[in-house]
Formats: sequence, structure tokens, C-alpha cells
Amino acid sequence: VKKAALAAIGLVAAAAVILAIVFIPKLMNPGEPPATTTTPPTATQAKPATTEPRFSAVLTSALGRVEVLKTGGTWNNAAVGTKLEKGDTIRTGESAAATVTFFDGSTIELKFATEIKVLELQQQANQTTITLGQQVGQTVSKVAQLLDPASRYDIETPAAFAAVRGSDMFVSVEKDGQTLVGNIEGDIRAVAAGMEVKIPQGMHSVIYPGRTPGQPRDGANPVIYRTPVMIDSTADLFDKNGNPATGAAYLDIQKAEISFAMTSLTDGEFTLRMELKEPLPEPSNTTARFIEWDFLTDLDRNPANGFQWPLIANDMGYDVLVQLGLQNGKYQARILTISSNSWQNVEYSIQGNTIEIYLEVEDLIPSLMNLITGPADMYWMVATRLYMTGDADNQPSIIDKAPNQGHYNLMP
Ligand SMILES: [Ca+2]
Ligand SMILES: [Ca+2]
Ligand SMILES: [Ca+2]
Repeated sequence: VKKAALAAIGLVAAAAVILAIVFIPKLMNPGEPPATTTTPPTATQAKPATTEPRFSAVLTSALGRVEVLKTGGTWNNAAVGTKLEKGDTIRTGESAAATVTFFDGSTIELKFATEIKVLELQQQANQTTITLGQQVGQTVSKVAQLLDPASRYDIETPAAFAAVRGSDMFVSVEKDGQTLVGNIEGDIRAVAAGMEVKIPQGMHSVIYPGRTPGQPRDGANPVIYRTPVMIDSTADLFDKNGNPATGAAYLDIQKAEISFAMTSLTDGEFTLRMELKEPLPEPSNTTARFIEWDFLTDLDRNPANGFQWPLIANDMGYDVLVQLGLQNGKYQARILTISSNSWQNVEYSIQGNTIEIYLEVEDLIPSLMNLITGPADMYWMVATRLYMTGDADNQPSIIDKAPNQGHYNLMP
């Protein structure tokens, strides 16, 4: 209520400034007759103030380059006090920030290089509707206590629909549409591909375009480091001698990506993601002795340390292998630390053709921590291997890897 009252005062103040600008010439020249016109004003020309949309939004803080695009217009610099209506778009420059305050007292803070469009601003009785489209960038929404349970404050992104019901929400949209919705406080939901996920306070969900929301993970507004999305041409399977081979499409890597959600200077979580050409097999649906989907990392960027296997690991000496394995009718995800030859189970999910494995920073074994100078320093790649028999030489029968040469940096 207090928030709303303050915003209302802000709105009135902003309106007063606008009115003052409009009426100052008249006040300064009280005796001057009205401007001469050759035609009398028509009904369409005369626009009484009462037809102004009541349910607007105002730019209440602006730092650096902030621009507004009015419906049918062009981008113009926007100053504090600029009014936004349904259909308007606002964006911030590379080192800019802005805050928009809505008629009900809710605010949205735009961080740098962020663009949002006002899709809906409405109020009927106590029921308010605010819908924003967030194309790119990062925002924090602080939503006024919604009086009516039917009230809505929603943000649409290229990948998802994020809903707040009286709380603080973080939304981050990357250039490819990948969306992160974080719950700073209160009741936050992410909806995508027909599925709604409630995000607990202090957690976030990542939504890839065209996918359902990812399960909530730690951190309301983590800093995300990502590798580029690795695109691996399909039908590029090979055998233990490196010759082209054919095999099930669930061995054929299509895409992969490693991301690190940093929640504090000393904590965070890795998400290792791999998309195959077809859904992973039912455990009973394979005659292979063993199948693995691997994520390999060279923590110290030193090919001389760790495991070298150019057929699988290209130019890396990998220090950690993270593996989803299928053996004896059972899936299991594990992490292998090469230096100590120790295995440890980790959390994973399989959704159709997509594998995700989740690693906490502490999973990377404290003894290895001194190898890591920061997430930006890690080299990654992915591989699949199928073993038909317990070959004496333990060579996989079918392999794919991405990239086919070299490796990916977590942060370029
Ligand atoms: Ca492939
Ligand atoms: Ca190494
Ligand atoms: Ca490949």
C-alpha cells in the first residue's frame, strides 16, 4: 500500500511536470489571445486530458543511454518522467540502467543492454494486469501487493512466460532467447511449452526456447557463465579407429552446452547439457554392454596433466570426467576425478533427447580446487561411447564427440 501511494505521488509529480511544460507559455503570456488557426479545432483534434490512458507507467530512474520507442515512432532518448503506455518499448545501452514505475506501484528495474515492451496495462476494480515482453537483458521486478487474486504481473520472453504474484522476480533473457527466471522473494512461476513450474524462494529455473522450464536450481539471480552452444553435425559417428561408422541416433550429439550459475564468490552449480539426435533408449532397449554420455573438463588447461586420449578428448588432458552411463538396465550419473581415480554419484535428468547433469562446485573435489583459478579457465568437450562387448583393449565400438577438434572454453 505504501509502495502504491509513493508511486501515485511519483505519478502525480510527473504529471505535474508535463502539465507545467504544456501550460507555461500560457501562464507567461496571460493576455495573449489563443494561437490563430484557419480552421476551428474539430472533435478529433481536441483531445481532453481525460482520454489519456490512466494506467500508464513512468520512467523513474535513468542512468546512461535510455531510449523509448512509441508505437509507430522511432527510438528517442528518454528522461526521467517519460511516460510509457501499452505498445511502447524501452531499452538501455551497454552501460545504462533504468527503472519504470507502474500505476499500481510495481517497479521493473532494467539492467544494461535490456529491452522490454509494454504489452498490457489494465485495471478493472481492484484487478490489475501488467504484461511485459522482455526480448533481451536482465530485469528485477518488484510487484506491489496484488489486492485481487485475479491480478496479474507477467513477463513474456522468447522462451517462457514468467508470472509474479506479489513478490520480487529476476528475469534474464539472452540473445538466443534462453531465459532464466529467479525468485528473489515470494510466489514466482515460470511457464513454457505448456508446463508451469513454481520456483521456490532463492532459486531459479532456466528455460531453453521450445522447452519446458528446467527444474529449480540454487540462486535467485546467479551470474551465468556459458560455453557457446556446441553444434555438432549429425551422422558423424566413428569407430575406435576413427573411421566413419553407423549407430543409434541417441549416440549422435546434436548440441551441447556447459553453464555455470555462480551464486557467490565461492559457490555455484554447473549444468552440463547434451542433446542427442533421438531420445535416449529405455534401459531395457539396448543390447550394448555399456553406453556413456560424457562431459570432459581440463580444469588446469594443461594437456600434460590428467588423461590424454586424442580419439575421445582431442587436445585436452582431462582432469574430470562427468558421465551418464547405461549399464545392466540402469542409468547412473557419476563424476570421476582422474588424479585420485575416485567416483562419486551426481544428480542428473533425462528429458527425451536431452541430458542434464548438475554439479556443485564442491563436487569438483577439494583437492582439485587449486587447479581452478575461475570458471572462465575451464576447457570442456562432450563425447558419447558405446561398447558392444568387454573388449580386451576396452575400445568403444561407436563414438561421437563435440567439438570434433579442440575444445570449448566455459567463457570465451
Ligand atoms: Ca554429432
Ligand atoms: Ca589437465
Ligand atoms: Ca562429432
